Amino acid sequence: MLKFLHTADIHLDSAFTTHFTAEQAENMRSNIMTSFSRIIKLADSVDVLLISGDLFDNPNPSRATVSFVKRLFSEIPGTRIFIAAGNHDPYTPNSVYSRENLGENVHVFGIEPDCVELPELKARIFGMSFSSARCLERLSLPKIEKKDGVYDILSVHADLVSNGTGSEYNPIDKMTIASSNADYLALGHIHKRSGVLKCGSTYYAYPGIPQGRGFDECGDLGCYLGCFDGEITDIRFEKTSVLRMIRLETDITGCTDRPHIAEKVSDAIKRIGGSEDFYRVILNGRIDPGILNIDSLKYKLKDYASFLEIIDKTKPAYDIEELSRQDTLCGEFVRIMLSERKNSACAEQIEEAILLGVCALLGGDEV
Ligand SMILES: [Mn+2]
Repeated sequence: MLKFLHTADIHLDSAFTTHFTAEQAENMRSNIMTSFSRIIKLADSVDVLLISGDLFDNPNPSRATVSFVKRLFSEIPGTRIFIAAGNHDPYTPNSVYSRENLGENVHVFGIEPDCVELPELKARIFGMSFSSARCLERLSLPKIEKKDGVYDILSVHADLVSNGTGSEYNPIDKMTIASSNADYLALGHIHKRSGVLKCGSTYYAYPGIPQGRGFDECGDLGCYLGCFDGEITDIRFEKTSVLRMIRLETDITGCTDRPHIAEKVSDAIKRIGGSEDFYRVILNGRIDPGILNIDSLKYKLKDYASFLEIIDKTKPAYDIEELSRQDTLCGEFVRIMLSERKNSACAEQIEEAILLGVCALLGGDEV
């Protein structure tokens, strides 16, 4: 039996130059480290830990981060650790992988395909590293000659593309995966978890990023824990993220005042996540522009979210009945349109046209 843990794209030492304040960026870097500690805890009970690239966000991470990684690796001496460098932390003559010995139980793959035999585990671990930030050439994976009763795992940071499509990041296609003959191909690069897939006799997967860093990396994230036992292959997802990045759309049509809007948004937040999570809230619907104030809303919601970004996509609402009674050009327009609506099968389109017209006549920016 062989137990393994597959992770990739941890991106320790990410810079976070957009979206976050210096303090929030520091907290996020700390969350990534916590997520990595959780991975290492899980890896204590496996034979092999596979890190398929972008362990670090850049080829020269800080001394503090390198010490942290070395300490964690040293805490699981019974686990064999294999690193295939990615496009963010390529294996160059000056990179961390050339300068540092990350531990006795750690093997960093070179830029040519490489294999480590583990006879005691009846396994072979193949892999190769990125040699620079970009690798346009189609990646040729080693073609493994199978041996009876030996598990073959291949770890690489690569961009799975359809046949004939290119990529700057080690493009590979399904044909190449199938002809590798590996029992499991541990991929890195795509930050969204792929699920466990199969091509030919090879299982393959992207575990995705283990801790979301932006609102394109949402939800519970983690790594894959796998087990080969004779003919049985069992690979399952394990959550390691400390907090979730959550995108939330809320329709605030019908809200009559500021506390009412805050109540509606806080209810939506409580339904979907916790106060430790990071939110991007998109407000939709039609609302009196006078009652929406984003700064005041953020202040009211400060206890519901560690980080809150609010994007206003609401459209202005008008009291059409009230406008129809006014002795103005706008009032005249509304009266004509309302009488059109009475005899029309397209009432909804006419209502939309009324709002567009009113907004134009009253000088609103956008509808
Ligand atoms: Mn990555």
